[in-house]
Amino acid sequence: MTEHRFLRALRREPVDCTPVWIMRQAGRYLPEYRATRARAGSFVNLCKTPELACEVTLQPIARYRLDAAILFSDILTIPDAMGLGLTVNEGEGPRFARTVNSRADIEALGVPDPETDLRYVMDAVRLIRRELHERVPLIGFAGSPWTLACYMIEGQGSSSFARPKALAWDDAATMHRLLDVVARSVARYLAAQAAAGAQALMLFDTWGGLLPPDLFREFSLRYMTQIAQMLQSDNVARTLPLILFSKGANGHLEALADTGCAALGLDWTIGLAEARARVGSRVALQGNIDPAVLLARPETIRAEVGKTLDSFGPHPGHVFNLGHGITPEIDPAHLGVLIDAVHDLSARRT
Ligand code: 1CP
Repeated sequence: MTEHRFLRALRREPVDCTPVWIMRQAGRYLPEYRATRARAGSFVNLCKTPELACEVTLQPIARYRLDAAILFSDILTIPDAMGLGLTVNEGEGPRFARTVNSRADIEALGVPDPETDLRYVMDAVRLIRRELHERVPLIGFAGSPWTLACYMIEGQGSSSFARPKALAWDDAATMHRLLDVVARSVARYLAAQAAAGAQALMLFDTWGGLLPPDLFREFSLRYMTQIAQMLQSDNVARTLPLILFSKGANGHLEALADTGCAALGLDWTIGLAEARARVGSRVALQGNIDPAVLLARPETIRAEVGKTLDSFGPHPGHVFNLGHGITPEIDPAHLGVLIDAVHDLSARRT
């Protein structure tokens, strides 16, 4: 079988048209997702039941001509497996029963064994690969150590994550200790997803961009680099492309491209032409249309897709995506317009 255009684009090889997938493509904007979530009883039950996680992973693949599936799970499975107790209530977002407050709390944390403590994720990966029948490749993922540490310390979402930042300034050694155990957990988890059948891996550094530049390098970039290196020493994971998405961290694109990753995910606050001028062709780029474009009229969506494709230009190495996750209020028909426009307009250009 020749490799799918999504994997070819990540390797910066020529493609027939630009591949596209959407962050949060299985999610609340889809009525079929809301129905399965209701049957599961809760978001956490949905993640922890491989048959249901498989079902929602495949829902957007059945509806649209997407070029990749992403494992339905969450970045917070690792802290949950470390004993923090995750719940996600409707409309409230994720919350941990226990937070990490002291050196003693951090020293008590162990690296979860993916095949026992996170068995439900590995079973979901195996089941999804079987049910996909090679239709499109499957992306496995995890949160970056900094982003996971933010939730572990704060215990829930936040617009500033001031508590984890304060710990980084006040007691860098303790913060490093936390990031080290989380980084080892993430690397092991991603390697296990690769062994279970994931075909590309992505690290979500959603809150890296909250850090000032020196702290970004010390507390976020350093641990993502460590993970990229740990994956390079794993026989299966080393063969998979790794995508790094550091939201709000456009000041660090060159350094991110030097981590050994295959591709950088970009938010919508930088043009693809500028990003490409800065990192050259040493990595592929994934992104980066503003998710709010999906609220606009179909003709506008199509025009904006055209502009994004033009901004990248006629080079290999582009995977189309939004600059962040699709939001719950989007009309599913509008997403169809975007996906078809990506294929249609990019095929005409080659
Ligand atoms: O009510 C619901 O059904 C829960 C909403 C929801 C969904 C659909 C949550 C809770 N997580 C998810 C799935 C999810 N999360 C995926 C699935 C695969 C996909 O289709 O893309 C992925 C990749 C994630 C990753 C994730 N979870 C991130 C990183 C990506 C990003 O969006 O920046 C983060 C920060 C989380 C934490 C989280 N989990 C859920 C929510 C609402 C949040 C954000 C909380 C906050 O506001 O801080």
